[in-house]
Amino acid sequence: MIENQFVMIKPNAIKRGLIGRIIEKYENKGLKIVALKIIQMKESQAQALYQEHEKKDFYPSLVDFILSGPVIVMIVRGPNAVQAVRQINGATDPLEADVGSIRGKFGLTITKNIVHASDSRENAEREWRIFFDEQEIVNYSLIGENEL
Ligand code: FUP
Repeated sequence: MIENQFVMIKPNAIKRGLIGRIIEKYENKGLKIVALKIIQMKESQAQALYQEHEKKDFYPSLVDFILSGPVIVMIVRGPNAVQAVRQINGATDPLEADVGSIRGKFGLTITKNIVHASDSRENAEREWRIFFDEQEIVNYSLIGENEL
């Protein structure tokens, strides 16, 4: 099934100049970027994004971190995109993530774990709608897309 996954590149990854190396991994897998922007997130957006963690002890430091610099938000589309992106990103804790994953390769601590991706199709739609209007999503075909 063709899915839209919501992905965010976190402030530490932007500051470290990792944007290209991260996006390359999704493209190499055959996934397609259909919306993308770099933003300074608003506090209200951070609260909406992380609402499920509101009561957790790490919540204040998580929100502070995500507001500490620009982030890239994007919609990545393709067959099984929700699961595929989460596999490319790796486990939440970079120390437990496969070393071939983005978090395993570039991350060291759980809060500053380089990238975010939604955990279900429903949450992906809820989360991309925090940052994008539907009209911002583009439609095009990748060369070789039908061979995936
Ligand atoms: P994931 O779906 O892999 O992004 O993981 P979670 O939804 O469980 O966590 C969301 C974010 O909360 C993580 F990216 C980092 C942060 N977090 C912490 O800072 N400390 C924790 O103990 C767990 C999560």
